[in-house]
Amino acid sequence: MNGNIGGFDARERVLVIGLGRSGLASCAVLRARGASVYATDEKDPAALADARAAIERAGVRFVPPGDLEKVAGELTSAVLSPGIPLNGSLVRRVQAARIPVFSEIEVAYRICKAPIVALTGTKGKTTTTALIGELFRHAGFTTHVGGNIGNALITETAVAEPEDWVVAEVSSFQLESIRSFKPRISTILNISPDHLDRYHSMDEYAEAKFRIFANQSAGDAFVGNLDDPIVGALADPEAGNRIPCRAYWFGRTPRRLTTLYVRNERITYAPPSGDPRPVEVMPLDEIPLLGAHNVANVMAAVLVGLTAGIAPDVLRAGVRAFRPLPHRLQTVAEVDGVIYVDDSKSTNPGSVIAALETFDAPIVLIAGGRAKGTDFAAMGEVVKKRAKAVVLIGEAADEISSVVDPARTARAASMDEAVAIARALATSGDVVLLSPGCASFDMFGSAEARGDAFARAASAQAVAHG
Ligand code: UMA
Repeated sequence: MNGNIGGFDARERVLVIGLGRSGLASCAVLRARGASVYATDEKDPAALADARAAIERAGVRFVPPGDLEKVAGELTSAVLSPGIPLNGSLVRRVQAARIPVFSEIEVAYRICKAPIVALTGTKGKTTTTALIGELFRHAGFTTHVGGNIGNALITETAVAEPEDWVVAEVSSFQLESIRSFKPRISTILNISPDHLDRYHSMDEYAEAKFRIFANQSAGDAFVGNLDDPIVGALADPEAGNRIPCRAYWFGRTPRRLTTLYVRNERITYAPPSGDPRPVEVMPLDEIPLLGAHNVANVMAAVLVGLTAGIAPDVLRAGVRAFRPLPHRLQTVAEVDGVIYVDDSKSTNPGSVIAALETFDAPIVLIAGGRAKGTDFAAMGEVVKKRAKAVVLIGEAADEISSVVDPARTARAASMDEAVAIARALATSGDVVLLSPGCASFDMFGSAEARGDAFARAASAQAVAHG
């Protein structure tokens, strides 16, 4: 076992806070380990009925939020879903009753027998996590992938054997309330503005992400992006050696600290020990993902693989075999020479910038949704340079329209209308790009549902014009 404080087993009476994907998974794993499980959630009782029935069938006791104090005396610990803020009233009341609160990934870590690769960043987390999983599988390891990527980490770590690997995508939300979570290999891809509705400042957001390496020690490894200003600053000796384990850096150009870089259009490895001659890992044109940001994502995954001892040729074959994930710069239709690209998982301004920089063709951008306290100014500058037109949707439409060129901006009330307007503005050779830069919840149940609506509307153009 990785951890040493409590096994979350038959001796424990645990309150699961939140009954979404994370909470439901926690209920199932903790029940299977023999713990007595209680659960609470602030959602409207009617909307919660299905989840409540499912947990009660599994022997979990539902506690309405108003009744928490009545059961507090019975509880030994609480497990927190990532979407629930630590400083919210629910958590404060549980803590006031002197019940220790652990994030789900902390519990996942404590019950895990396998080494963990943990990855965080603002953009590209999910693609890179999936790629790392693929590379470890290619190398012959039984590999369990979970976390922010969608399936709760606890479900994966509960079944992992000591000789397996666990690959975890972890968000700043999940890292906030870790205590001993200690990955064998940690990596940070990049840090740019996001979630500033939950954090007071960029520093606070970055500090939450830096918790990924806080418990690491000699024998562990950190992989970082030297080209990212905030992550790369950790390599500066004046930053005070905050990384408590061996750090390996990748970057676009060879520099003193880069173990992995691009030379002659090839990803190149400078082994940090043994024979120092550089090894060519793969040519850039073999990367099956669009965009310069995906070169960085591939370098991160490859350097994690090299750090784990996987051979360069195995990593090259693994990258070549990888396919893009849905809703991430995914081409969903081509109608009359116009390509429709679904990047619905772009939920912050930095992701929109990366998506716009991916294409050389003229772009009609569909953006907007629910903003997360981020500033759109930098995104607006890139939109002005790269997009021939912008169709704005959702609550943030006004805010975004103030930073883009009004003469090239249209508004739409639905995804169907947005795609119809984009279609009218685009000509053969153009790209219609859905890259919202915002959360989806003002108009859709999820980013996936938003992407699906875009793909349906794009395909309907083919029927209408075919
Ligand atoms: N709830 C409350 N009180 C609150 C907030 C929520 O009771 O103040 C309840 C809700 O009524 C709901 C439940 O908590 O029933 C939802 O919990 P949750 O928001 O933690 O969502 P889950 O469905 O458990 O999904 C979580 C992650 N969600 C968030 O971090 C917001 C998922 O990441 C993750 O895939 C999943 O666990 C499994 O690990 C999603 C996400 O949006 C993809 N992540 C953010 C991002 O990528 O930007 C960080």
